[in-house]
Amino acid sequence: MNTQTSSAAQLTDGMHIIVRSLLENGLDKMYGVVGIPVTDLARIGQAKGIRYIGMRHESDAGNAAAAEGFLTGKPGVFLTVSAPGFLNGLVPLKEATENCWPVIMISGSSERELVDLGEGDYEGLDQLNYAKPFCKAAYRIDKPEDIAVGVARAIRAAVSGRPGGVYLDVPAALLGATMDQAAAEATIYKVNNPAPAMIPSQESVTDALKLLSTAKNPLIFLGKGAAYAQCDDLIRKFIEETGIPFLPMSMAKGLLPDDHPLSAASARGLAMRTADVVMMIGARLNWMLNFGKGRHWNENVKFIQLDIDPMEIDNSRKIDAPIVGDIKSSMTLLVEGLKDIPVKASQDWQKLLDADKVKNDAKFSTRVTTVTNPMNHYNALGAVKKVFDKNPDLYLVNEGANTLDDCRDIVNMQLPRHRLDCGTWGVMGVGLEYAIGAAITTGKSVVSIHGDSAFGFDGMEVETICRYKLPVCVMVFNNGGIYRGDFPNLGDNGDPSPLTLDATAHYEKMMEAFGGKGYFATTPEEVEQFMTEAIASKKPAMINVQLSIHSGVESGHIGNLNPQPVTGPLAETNLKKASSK
Ligand code: ADP
Ligand code: TZD
Ligand code: MG
Repeated sequence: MNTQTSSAAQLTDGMHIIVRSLLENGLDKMYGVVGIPVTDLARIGQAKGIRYIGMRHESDAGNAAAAEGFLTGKPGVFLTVSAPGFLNGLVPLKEATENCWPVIMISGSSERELVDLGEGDYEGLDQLNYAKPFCKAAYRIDKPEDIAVGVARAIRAAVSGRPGGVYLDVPAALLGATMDQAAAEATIYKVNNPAPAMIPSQESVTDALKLLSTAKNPLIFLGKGAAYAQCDDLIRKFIEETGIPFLPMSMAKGLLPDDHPLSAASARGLAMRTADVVMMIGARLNWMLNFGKGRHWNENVKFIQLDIDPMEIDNSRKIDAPIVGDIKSSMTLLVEGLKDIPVKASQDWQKLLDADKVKNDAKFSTRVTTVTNPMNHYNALGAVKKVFDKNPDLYLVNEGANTLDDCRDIVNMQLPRHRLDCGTWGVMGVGLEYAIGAAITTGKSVVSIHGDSAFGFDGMEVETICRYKLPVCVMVFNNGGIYRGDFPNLGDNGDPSPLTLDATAHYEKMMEAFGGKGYFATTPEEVEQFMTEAIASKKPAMINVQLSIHSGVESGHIGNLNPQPVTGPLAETNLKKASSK
């Protein structure tokens, strides 16, 4: 026996301690792109039990991690190399922060002394300072004995209060720093109660119930914060006991089933214009809700708002009854409070909305069943709807303009947290990664529906889907362009218009290139058949859904946000725009 080695203290290094700290806290997945100086961090992670998902771009890795954060309430973790990889990761870090989803971005960085003196190190950049405006918190760990605390701070910052993105800078020197293994082990700990309940004041709950009990036409908005809070039963109980109609924001769809009798989704416009007290549960009064004012709302409407972040209250207008706390604690007190302050929505209000629902549902059902050749967004989505109705446990990822807006309106969700989309910022190029994150996190089948433009941002992740053999059915709605494919070039150089893409592209071949199954669908029947087959296979598949180049309206449902150029005979450029479906 070699006494020298057996008696010498065993050493560990920064990479092992990081992996140990993550695993101790149940963070057992990592998305990323490796290279200097983090390659061995990923390898060691994989060796020790972290599931490492190697992606094709850091932005994609960040989005996949963010999807995991939304679905689980634990921070998703992603890994990047220094400078360029780090910068690629800032976009999803900020997006996650805007969406209020917990994510931790770990980036390798280069030698401090070279960066600080600007000596031109390999991929040298003052990363910590660059990261700060893009996230909720940013930390650098400089010593191996501080790793456990650094990871703990990152976890707490990501999930406590309003969740968001956290940046963790790990310099190469730290990754390679050695330390006595037993001493390092003694530093490791599991964060105790990282997202403590934040109980609202009883007074605020009572005030809100009193206001609600005086309402003639009360309405509830459910946002993705309500979905994130994972207290689905309490929310359902409150809505069903009070009989208050509800409207889900896109990622709150399925919190209660979309076909629930109290869903006012297909009477949305009327509900917003006539509601006199509106209760916002984990939804912000931002651009998506016209900031809670203007012609879309009843001018005398009063608001109750449940949010964990006190700074959200009065963000864009007066909030009459704020409830600041976590949604689970707030809903618990609200449900209990109904015993003393009963609230019951009137039948008249429900009848008014029901009549409007019948009218609008009929309009929609005509749209989705009208046959066109080639297909349009509506009838293609009519086929998708049928498949979702039969398979309510499918996850749905969705991005694009018309492909997003029409799918949100047409395809019903039955289960909470089963829909992920462009989110608060309306971002393209998040879809394939959300699909990867959802498939890795849940092990369930995912249908990922993209406009042809949206797909182009991150299409290479099809290879990742195939490499990890994920049960993802990618669908590209190919109308040959951004919004539609028939915009003319207003000049005379013969180039495609700024909005035009290739309507004849066979996107499904990309899936075949990596060993997945490709389908080309030209009718709603084929869409339904291919989706059904793809889902049953539980293997990577892709359906190129051929639409008419005339299908779609400019900017989908938010064309009003475009600045209006001068039009008419005196205009400098004649902006002839296509606009019918
Ligand atoms: P949507 O886009 O669906 O309308 P938003 O992202 O605008 O939803 O709003 C989500 C809100 O939920 C944010 O203001 C956030 O602070 C809040 N939130 C997130 N998690 C919780 C929670 N556990 N308890 C209370 N509020 C939360
Ligand atoms: N870049 C990023 C990152 N996000 C964006 N939202 C945009 C650009 C601008 N944009 C939209 O807002 S929607 C969209 C772009 C490029 C694509 C719409 O075309 P599509 O969908 O093919 O994905 P439809 O069905 O043709 O409308
Ligand atoms: Mg398109």
